[in-house]
Amino acid sequence: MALERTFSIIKPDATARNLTGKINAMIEAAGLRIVAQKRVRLSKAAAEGFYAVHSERPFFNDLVSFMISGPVVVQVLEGENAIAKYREVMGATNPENAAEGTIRKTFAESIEANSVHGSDAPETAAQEIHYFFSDLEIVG
Ligand code: RTP
Ligand code: MG
Repeated sequence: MALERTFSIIKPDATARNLTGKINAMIEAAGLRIVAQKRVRLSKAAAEGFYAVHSERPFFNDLVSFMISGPVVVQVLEGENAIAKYREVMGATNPENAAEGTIRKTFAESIEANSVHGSDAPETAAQEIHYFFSDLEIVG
């Protein structure tokens, strides 16, 4: 299978607890390569735009408030089957349902403060990567 890229966010609950390195170690241990990374503070507009697909969901306003409550680390991950592989490494959205050894089982605080985001399909991965990174910033 060809190399694939996915988009990741280390969310404010995780940066607040200084977990970026531990999460990156789990990403790398799974065979994924971090080919772009930056620490940013999302504006409200940027967070609303990123999660526009959820704008009608009851949790949308809380989610946007959470995502702008502290710094995040945005990343591009590269590897074979990277999109599905990272979803596996992350674990289920609700940490109570996440498998042992996953990032969310290990670190997440709640269904909202669940430490990481990962793209769910090739189209959303490409769109999300280019929401934050130019091609020149991605070094495979
Ligand atoms: P993500 O997009 O962040 O990778 O997470 P996901 O696919 O596993 O979950 P999704 O359904 O796309 O939801 C996006 C994020 O919204 C927050 N959420 N809160 N309060 C709630 O019921 C609720 N449900 C979802 C989480 O932060 C989730 O990751
Ligand atoms: Mg999602």
